[in-house]
Amino acid sequence: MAYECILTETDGAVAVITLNRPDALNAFNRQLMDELTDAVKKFEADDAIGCMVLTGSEKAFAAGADIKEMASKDYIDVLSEDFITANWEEVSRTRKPIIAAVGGYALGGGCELALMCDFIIAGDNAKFGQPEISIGAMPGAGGTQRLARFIGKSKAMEMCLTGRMMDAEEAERCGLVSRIVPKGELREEAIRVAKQIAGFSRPIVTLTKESVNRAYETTLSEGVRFERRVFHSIFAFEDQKEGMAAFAEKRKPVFKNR
Ligand code: DAK
Repeated sequence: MAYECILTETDGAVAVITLNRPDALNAFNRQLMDELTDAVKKFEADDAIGCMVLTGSEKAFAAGADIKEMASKDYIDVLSEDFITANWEEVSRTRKPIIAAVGGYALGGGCELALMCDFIIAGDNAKFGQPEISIGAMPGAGGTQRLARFIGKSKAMEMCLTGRMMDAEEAERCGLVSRIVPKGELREEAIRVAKQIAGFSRPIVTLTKESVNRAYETTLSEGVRFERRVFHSIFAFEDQKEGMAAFAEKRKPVFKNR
């Protein structure tokens, strides 16, 4: 598939997907979401890739769903095309880690897409919000659910009911983003972190991601039980032997991803 609304590149074992509809602040039309889905699937299947970065421009990660494309849809349209479910959620299904590098606006579906990633690194100009209420809509790609789990009911409710935007500092304070970097260094820093992750044992990275995600799907005791079983299983990997031997021998481990 040739891409017109996104750019893709690889840097070593890192794939970078850049949302690229500058005239619409990267608003998600159908084509962009189809392309994003295709790119994520492609990098997921590529053994050379160990981690992905999803980013936008300095002004906007994404200003949400394309309001102009959405405006004329009826209930029967969104129901029959399975709007959002059809092509919005590949990012939340990928087993490889995916980092959102958010500069500028991450609004509506843009905020929701960032929340589907494994963690968010924010530029110091980032602004997060769920402004759908002001255009006669509501979050439809997980905003009411993920925000409530990640930052708590009070802030999630306020953001969804008022459309108030949160700046990078507030987002870091309440745990929405892992950290803030100067906007000019955002892309480079996200790639640096992604390279670090891609350099670890791939199967262990996969299992670690799965285990953290389980925290949002189950009770604490079931989650800890899941973690313990997975933890025991990593002793079957050559990479566990190599990692611990390398520590004892004061050298860098060479992981074989097995
Ligand atoms: N859609 C389409 N075009 C957009 C856009 C968007 N979301 N956001 C910006 N643009 C376009 C503007 O129309 C403008 O285009 P031209 O007029 O130049 O042709 C261009 O991008 C630059 O935008 P501005 O001129 O407005 O730039 P400013 O710097 O003045 O303002 C802004 C930036 C981000 C504050 C502003 O553009 C803004 O408020 N944008 C809309 C943000 C928003 O409301 N996002 C939420 C979208 S709704 C569901 C239904 C809906 C949804 C989910 C599920 N179901 C049916 C299940 C919800 C989805 C959403 O995300």
